[in-house]
Amino acid sequence: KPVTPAPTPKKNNVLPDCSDKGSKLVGPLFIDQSIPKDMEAVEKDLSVDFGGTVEKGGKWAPTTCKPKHKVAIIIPYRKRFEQLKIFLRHMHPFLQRQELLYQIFVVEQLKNDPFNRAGLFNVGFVESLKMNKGFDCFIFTDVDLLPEDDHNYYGCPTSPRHMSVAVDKFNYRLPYATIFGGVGAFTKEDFQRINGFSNMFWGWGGEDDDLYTRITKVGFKLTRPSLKRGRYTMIRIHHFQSSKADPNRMNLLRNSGQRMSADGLNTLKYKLDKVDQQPLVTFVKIELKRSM
Ligand code: NGS
Repeated sequence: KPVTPAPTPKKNNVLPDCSDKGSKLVGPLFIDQSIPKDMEAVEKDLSVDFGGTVEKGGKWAPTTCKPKHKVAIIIPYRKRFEQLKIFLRHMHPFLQRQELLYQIFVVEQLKNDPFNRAGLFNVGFVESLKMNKGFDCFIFTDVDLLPEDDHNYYGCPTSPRHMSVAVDKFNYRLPYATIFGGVGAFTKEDFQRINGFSNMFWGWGGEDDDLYTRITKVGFKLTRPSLKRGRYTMIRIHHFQSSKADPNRMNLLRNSGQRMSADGLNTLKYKLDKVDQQPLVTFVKIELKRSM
């Protein structure tokens, strides 16, 4: 009588941990500021294969090692499509070389209210977690900032972390010691601990200074990469200030610390219009509401 062989036990597929100092890192990078014709051209351009293709929604994960961090990249956005194409072409290979599990989210503010960068970051945090509860690290970045060195790690090696310390427009120096503009990283817990960003900054300026106060108020120690690793090129094309400076920002900054527990993630109000998973990025289109 033929003996049916016992089913072979599933191979124990334990991948080694990915490194945050991966062998795939190259250091200083070529910064391509030419404008891709369309998103399809960007897709074609991303020919470098690090062991897995970008999935719908702009997701990627390494296949040969276990990623150290699950990262949501959050971009506040309105009418910057030319810059977005350049950003995505630069960032997908950059993040893949860092062997991170990541997804790129663009949070688009509909309606013509002044731009509320901080509110859009808060929405990105909430909506990305709805899509994947596993995110443990959040990169809040402007669409026009391209990191020049891939040793500037977009995981959360420390939190909170200010990453864009040396931007070309400021001659590769910090314009002032307490600046937190540009690109920042937080673990999920640390971002929740400071109640996220304020929702009250409508228009340009101040929301990052407010965030700095939140960080120091709860006693967090802010870290930064070195001036060598934290270099950025600001995309020069289509560079305009989308909103006038917020006239109320100095008043708000006077009581950032007192306001933080009653202004942030716990008071965020918005209407979700659409989540659009495109091949290289997830668009989250929303209407931000005044929260108070
Ligand atoms: C400060 C703004 C910050 C801003 C920084 C750099 O004055 O929000 O300039 O701006 N603070 C206030 O307005 C209170 S930048 O030159 O990069 O546009 O981040």
